[in-house]
Amino acid sequence: MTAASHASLRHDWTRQEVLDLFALPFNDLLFEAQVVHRQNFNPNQVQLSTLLSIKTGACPEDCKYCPQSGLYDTGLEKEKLLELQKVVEEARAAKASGASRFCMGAAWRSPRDKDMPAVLDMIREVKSLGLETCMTLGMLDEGQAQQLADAGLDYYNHNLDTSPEYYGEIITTRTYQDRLDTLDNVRRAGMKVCCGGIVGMGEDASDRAGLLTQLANLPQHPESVPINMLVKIKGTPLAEQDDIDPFDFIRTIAVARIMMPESYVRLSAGREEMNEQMQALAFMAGANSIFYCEKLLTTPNPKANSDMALLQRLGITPEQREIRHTSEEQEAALLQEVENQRAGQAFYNAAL
Ligand code: SAM
Ligand code: DTB
Ligand code: SF4
Repeated sequence: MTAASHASLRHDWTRQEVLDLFALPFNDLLFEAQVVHRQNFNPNQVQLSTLLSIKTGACPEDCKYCPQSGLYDTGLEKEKLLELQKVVEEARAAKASGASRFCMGAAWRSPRDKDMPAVLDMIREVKSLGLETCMTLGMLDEGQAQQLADAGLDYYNHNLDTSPEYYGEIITTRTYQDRLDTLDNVRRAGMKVCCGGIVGMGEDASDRAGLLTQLANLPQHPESVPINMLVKIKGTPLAEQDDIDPFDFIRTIAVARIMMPESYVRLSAGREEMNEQMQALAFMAGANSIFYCEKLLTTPNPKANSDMALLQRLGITPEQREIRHTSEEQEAALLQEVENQRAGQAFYNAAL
């Protein structure tokens, strides 16, 4: 298979084709992913999202990986929905430290109608700081998705987590179809989709291929594809799970990049367990987004200064995607874009 054959967006992947990509020699796979990456993105820029848990723990769902499920004793301190002021303070700090998107997560099966006004206020306030907004609140019906979109929510995160076949081993309280229905509601309301999964839960290569096949064969590729490496949590059924081979993790990133060439692929949870070399390989394989915050939802993530130091050592700059309001600022954004394009032309494009 040549790189050129992957250049256009496809939604008709077969599991076998994807397994064939996974089976490529590591260097061939990485080369192909890097070529696709360079055709679509500045390879030396990474988008930074900061995550905040706005409602923590006591979730009724049974996701076997999750520290926030009320069914497992993980010792987590639960918290009610945060006050607006606290969320705004955290968003301000995220912006000051260089994040371009603020992602708010709640440990809900789905939001209750009485929670919606507070959540909508959070979207409006965070957005007014000039940050992109993302939320992950569980399943949404059509009306809820529309309310979030109308308040200005840019992205909704809802993961498929794994392949349809392996899914039942991990979650029994909602179905794969429930998740697809939520994704459909999000799309139809006009929001961007952030959807990915978790690897390292005991699944095999066919399950990883199955997850990526589902994602790429959605009617539209998710704009953002978080690839999480399982964070093993004491008290959850997956606490003693064997580690995934780091190269298989990198392969998953590379295959995601090839299959969804225009999507941001996020090197998501699990970075605390990765050394710098592994993170650099993930960027080489086409990851171009990270969670940039010292806590994910409830578990630790690398410190901001060590992330910045790593990016600097690799010659990677944070992507600036500030929402601008005045015409003067729009002009500045355009100038920046021209500058980026000029810089982009200087990159070696192996596809040419
Ligand atoms: N409750 C909502 C839901 O499940 O849609 C939103 C929050 S939930 C914590 C968001 C995502 O975090 C999950 O879909 C899962 O992919 C990821 N996640 C949760 N626990 C994780 C863990 N221990 N390791 C890696 N990813 C995890
Ligand atoms: C996603 O794919 N990963 C994030 C975000 N979307 C919401 C969550 C990771 C959670 C890791 C475990 C924790 O910190 O609770
Ligand atoms: Fe609840 Fe989401 Fe955790 Fe599942 S992943 S237990 S739905 S918070």
